[in-house]
Amino acid sequence: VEASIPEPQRDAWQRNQPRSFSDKNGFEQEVVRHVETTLARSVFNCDEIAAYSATSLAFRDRLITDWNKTQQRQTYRDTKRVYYLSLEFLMGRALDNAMLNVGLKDAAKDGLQELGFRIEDVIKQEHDAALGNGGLGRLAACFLDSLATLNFPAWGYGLRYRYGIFKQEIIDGYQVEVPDYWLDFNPWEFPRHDVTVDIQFFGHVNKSTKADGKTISSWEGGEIVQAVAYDVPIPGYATPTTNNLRLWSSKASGGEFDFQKFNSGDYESSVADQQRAETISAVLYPNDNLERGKELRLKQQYFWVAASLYDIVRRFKKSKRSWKEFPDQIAIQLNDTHPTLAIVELQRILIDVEGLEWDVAWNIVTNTFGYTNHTVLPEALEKWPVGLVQHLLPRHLQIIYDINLFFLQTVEKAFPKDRDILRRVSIIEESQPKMVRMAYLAIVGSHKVNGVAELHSDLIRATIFKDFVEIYGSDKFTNVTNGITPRRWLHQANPRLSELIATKCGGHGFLKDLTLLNKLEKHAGDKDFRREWAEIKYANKVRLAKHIKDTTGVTVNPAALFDVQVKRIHEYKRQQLNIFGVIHRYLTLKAMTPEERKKQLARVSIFGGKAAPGYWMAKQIIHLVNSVGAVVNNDEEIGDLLKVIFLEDYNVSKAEIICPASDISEHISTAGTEASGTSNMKFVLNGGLIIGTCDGANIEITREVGESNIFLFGNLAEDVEDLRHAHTYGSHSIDADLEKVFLEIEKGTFGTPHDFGAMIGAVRSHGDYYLVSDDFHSYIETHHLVDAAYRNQDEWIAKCITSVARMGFFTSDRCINEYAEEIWNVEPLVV
Ligand code: Z16
Repeated sequence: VEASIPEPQRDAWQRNQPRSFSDKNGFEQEVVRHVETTLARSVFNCDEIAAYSATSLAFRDRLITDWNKTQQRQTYRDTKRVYYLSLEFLMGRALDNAMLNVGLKDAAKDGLQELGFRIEDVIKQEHDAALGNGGLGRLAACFLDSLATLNFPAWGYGLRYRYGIFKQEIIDGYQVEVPDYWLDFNPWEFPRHDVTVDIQFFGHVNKSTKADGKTISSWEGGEIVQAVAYDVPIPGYATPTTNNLRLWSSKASGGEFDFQKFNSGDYESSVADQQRAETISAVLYPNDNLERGKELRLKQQYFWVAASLYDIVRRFKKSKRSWKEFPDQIAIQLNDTHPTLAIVELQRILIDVEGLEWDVAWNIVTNTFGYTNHTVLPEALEKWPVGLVQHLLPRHLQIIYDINLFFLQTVEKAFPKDRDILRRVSIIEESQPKMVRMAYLAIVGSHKVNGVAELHSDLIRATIFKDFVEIYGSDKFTNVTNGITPRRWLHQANPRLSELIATKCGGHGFLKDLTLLNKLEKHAGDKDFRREWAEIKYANKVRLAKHIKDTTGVTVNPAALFDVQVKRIHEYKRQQLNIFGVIHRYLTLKAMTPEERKKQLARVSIFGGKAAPGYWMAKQIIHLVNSVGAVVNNDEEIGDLLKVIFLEDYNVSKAEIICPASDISEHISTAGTEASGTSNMKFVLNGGLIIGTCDGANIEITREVGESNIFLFGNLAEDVEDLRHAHTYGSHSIDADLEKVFLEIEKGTFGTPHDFGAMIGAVRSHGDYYLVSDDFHSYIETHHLVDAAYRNQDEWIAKCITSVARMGFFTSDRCINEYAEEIWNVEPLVV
């Protein structure tokens, strides 16, 4: 239905455009108006939640104006757009970001003060939007920020989970999961009840022959679930460009109830139908780097992909262009294999619905998609049982088989002598049961495949995708090293450091061009500058110490070295190596005379992160950290020399407090397992140093900041395979210091030894897959170097300043420009 206002009436609209505030007074007016009208509260009845709500609504109004203009401009100019498909967007809070991006945080601060509120307390009322697990979801959020800031016409597409990643409580040292119901009041989303798509599941395929002899397939029957769009504005920093994140919510089709059933008295089953439909977008799967092959997960993937593609195709068709222009107008990026069905769905739409020839359609499809791989861990690579796909998406399975057939035919022609290659590269794994290999489907259906750090991209070319490099040539496989947005991860999280940097870099221009940080380098030796730098770090540590006191009851000394490891708990990330190292430190301190002890450097070891609810070993690691903390933190002989803290419920907003407060952070994955890591970048950008393995982006951080400004240790990726082999087939001896740690645990020093038997067993008796023992000595030695370096504060601070000066490369703006140039072929569009 055409719903635009006719030309003669548009003047009236022009005259009555809403005016948005641009200073403190305007802001106050808007807050009071929203408190008294939108919220129906008053001066007698305005708590911090109401102040947050009204402030958000005021800023939301401002964003909407720019958002509408941006969308109108993009539609009118009709240049190529990027669609970023991600099952996860780990956004965190929106208000602070919105205030900073439109440049009105100071006005809001003063305004709220006059109205009786402290801005920090108001900001804290917002619930994190936690629609992601960890690095992959946060990367998507940083990319949206950069896309808008760089004025790219881009949309994100995701799922509107009713429950985000669970909240973590620690009870008696164990993780307990609490549901994260976050939608009670969310001013940042706009329901578009008029933007809906019917999504089909199950059913069967009908083949018919047309007059010209062509056979047409059509997918019929089954059931329909409705997708409803919810839009979230994504403001750029210091630009009017405000992009759109569209999240789909599932609903029973045909409105509230199935009226037929309802009227015939079958209330229960009509309500049950509705609930079953709503289950699709109900909850985020809480696994990071693990795929468990659940039917509901596949339903989520198809639901989201089909709704998004329908939307994209609908928008394209409005332009009345020919189909062959599709890839010139549209780039779709697949964030991991989760949206790979989009490839099949677009092929289906083009051949079954739009009537294009297979080859013409396939050409359009492959030129449209790009695929980003985020892991080499075999347990994280998606495979779906053929039977499940057949049942849920019968037509898609046929198309997958056809894609595979045509692909294998070209491979066979190109490699006639390789008897084994067809089995190796087939999209269908001939196992029992047969499986669809989603990564292979993504490669075959895309024109570019990228990894997320140099080592990772090299590894995928050399290992899991080796055959495909042979088949397609190496140009199809590229690298785009991850990055982070400096707006959130420096300016918002660490405002004082951002101000100090601005005094040496000619203002805040570095927030849009992070390479300008290099102007800091010449001040690394400046005594006054170092002092100010150190003062800010100390203040950030005081703030974290307060948070630790408030949440755990433990007092930590902000003058101690803060050693932080916050990330999802996973054996490959090796929090177990860290806690074994902490125990080793504790035993060393205990063995000292009081005189010797006085000479030691004080440390606070801080852990944080969620374990997937079904990941038993990860939960054991959390329990060990807490058990060690309970002993060490109450040992009067040790006092401030060592504290062990587990911070509950690590999330984006807590990361904003933690990252600016670290002296050293740990990025200690077994070499070759962490695709990139992105918190490593956040910590260095906030003036902390890191201890890490030669893995993921650590390697490129070393290249940028210099070897003398990072603490590297451990075996290299190229040696991992041989070491593992030796553990299993040779004699496997455990590092002597690590063995002492094990014996202490087994003595019961940290509670029931039985609880930690599996963690020790994994190293001692089950092949030490993650090389904890192999790297232990090097890890401990390197921590001694950290202690020694920290004692020389002047040099330490100089290292920190130099490192920050050299971090320009790791802005997500650089990533987005690389994707735009190398993969998407899109240009910015200034509003
Ligand atoms: C995830 O967060 C990552 C990979 C993956 O396959 C699944 C999930 Cl949920 C992470 C990587 O582990 C990390 O190294 C990388 O920095 C991040 O994705 C972003 O690329």
